[in-house]
Amino acid sequence: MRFFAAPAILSTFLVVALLGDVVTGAIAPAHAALAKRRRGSPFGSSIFGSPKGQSGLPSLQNAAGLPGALNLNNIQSDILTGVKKKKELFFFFKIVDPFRFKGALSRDIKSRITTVSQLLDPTQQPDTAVNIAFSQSGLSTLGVKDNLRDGAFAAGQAADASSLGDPGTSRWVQAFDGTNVHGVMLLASDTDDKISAELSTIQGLFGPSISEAYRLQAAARPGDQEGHEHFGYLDGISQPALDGFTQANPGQTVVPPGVIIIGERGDTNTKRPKWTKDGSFLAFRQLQQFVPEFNQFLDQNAIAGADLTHEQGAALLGARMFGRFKSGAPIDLTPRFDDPALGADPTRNNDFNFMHPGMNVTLDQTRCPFSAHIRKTNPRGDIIPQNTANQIMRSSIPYGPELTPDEIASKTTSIDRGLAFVSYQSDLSAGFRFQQQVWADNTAFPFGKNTTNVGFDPIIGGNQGNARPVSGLDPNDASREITIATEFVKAKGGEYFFTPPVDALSGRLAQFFF
Ligand code: N7H
Repeated sequence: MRFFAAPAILSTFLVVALLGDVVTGAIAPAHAALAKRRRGSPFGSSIFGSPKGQSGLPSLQNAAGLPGALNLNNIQSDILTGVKKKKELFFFFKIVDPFRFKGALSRDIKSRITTVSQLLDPTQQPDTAVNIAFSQSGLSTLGVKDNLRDGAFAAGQAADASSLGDPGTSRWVQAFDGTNVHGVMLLASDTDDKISAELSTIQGLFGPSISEAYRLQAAARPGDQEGHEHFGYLDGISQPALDGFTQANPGQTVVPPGVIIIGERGDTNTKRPKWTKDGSFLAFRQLQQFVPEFNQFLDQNAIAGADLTHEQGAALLGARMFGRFKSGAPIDLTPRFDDPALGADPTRNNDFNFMHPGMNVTLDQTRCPFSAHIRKTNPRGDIIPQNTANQIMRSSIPYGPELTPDEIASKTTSIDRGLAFVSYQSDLSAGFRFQQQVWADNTAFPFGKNTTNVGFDPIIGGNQGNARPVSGLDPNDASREITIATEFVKAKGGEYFFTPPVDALSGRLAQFFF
């Protein structure tokens, strides 16, 4: 046992703070505050939108009643929420005073952290859901020296920039360039005011033990674009169905919960510290999107066809780049024209696997290009048996304003907007990093041996800032390679975090002795 950097005076205040959960006098006010904060928003009507086309969340009763149900009282809510939030603030912080921080975390903050149970129960859902996660430098600052056995997490995302396809970190937001961000709080609600109020309460509770490193305000897009990201495509349709948490819709990939939740069935890394069970690694990326430039590319390269107007040809090119039309309808099921009713139906919009009778799935790109974003990031029937090990739970949300008339007229981006990309996985190198490096940026995936070249994922494929060859986009000649000079998505940085189980907030992370 080692004493962690003992301060000159370990004040009585800190001892009481540390014991917050067991000292009756301290626990009562915390619970009173909690009860006051949870006004029981009607389920689904407050924090979350309900864009058509996305699978819903299970009720608490259903999720808790499944065989092999997860430890929903200990898992932080965002891990299983998906792309449903109306407003979200990402508040990145530095820990300035670890001793005071630990006291506040255990005594005051833990009770404000939203669990999956609370999220799913209409009588418990808070006005603002709050989650907290730590980078490796954050854990080290807290004196937690345990090896979480994830090399990418230990090194931090800045060290990973080139291998993710970024041209180094020169375009990154300064706060992410290095290992200066110790943690992030994710605050989600239906109004910015509620988020601001919750943030000031939390800042008050942490006091000077933290300082702000950076913040990113994000929000679902307005009106009928709710659930659609800035290019206009419905997001969050295809998520893995975690065995023991939810029933799968037709075509949804069922994965063992340990692919996302540490220590659960199917987590192949059994050597991590026991206290990390029910946690998950969070990959955060601020991905700037160049919308007028993307639209111009579609316009200039619109697919030609006797059955297509120019506009329909442009829409088809976009759909072939994503693998879905803007409504969410998969081109594998509707290969020429959008079908909004199909896009809006979660029982049908995932029910495909790129295979069709009489078709050679390794050669035929008539329906869906091998390079399409959804085929690169989830190859479905291209891999047999279907891949379950390299799946992620996405919990992203758009940031930045709508296009301005000036940007539309000049066809040039002048304001930062994009996707606050969030994914959860029990192993960063099997989840986010795998999808980016081994699939999206790999010009030979999935069928490089059979075709001359598949090329990059045209949406997220990164080639260190250089032009990206992509093939399969033109259904008139699928072998035609298009070299895309513009990066429609540029990473502005990010960090890898560990989202701990809630019990660790008053356990391992609050301890002074190691
Ligand atoms: Fe992607 N988008 O919002 O337009 N993504 N994504 N993504 N993505 C998907 O099926 C998008 C990014 C995955 O199971 C859709 O939900 C944008 C990264 C995976 O069929 C749309 C960006 C990574 C899937 C988008 C971006 C992924 C997926 C279709 C960057 C991982 C599910 C709707 C700005 C490395 C595939 C849907 C499946 C789908 C968007 C980034 C992964 C519309 C704009 C960085 C696994």
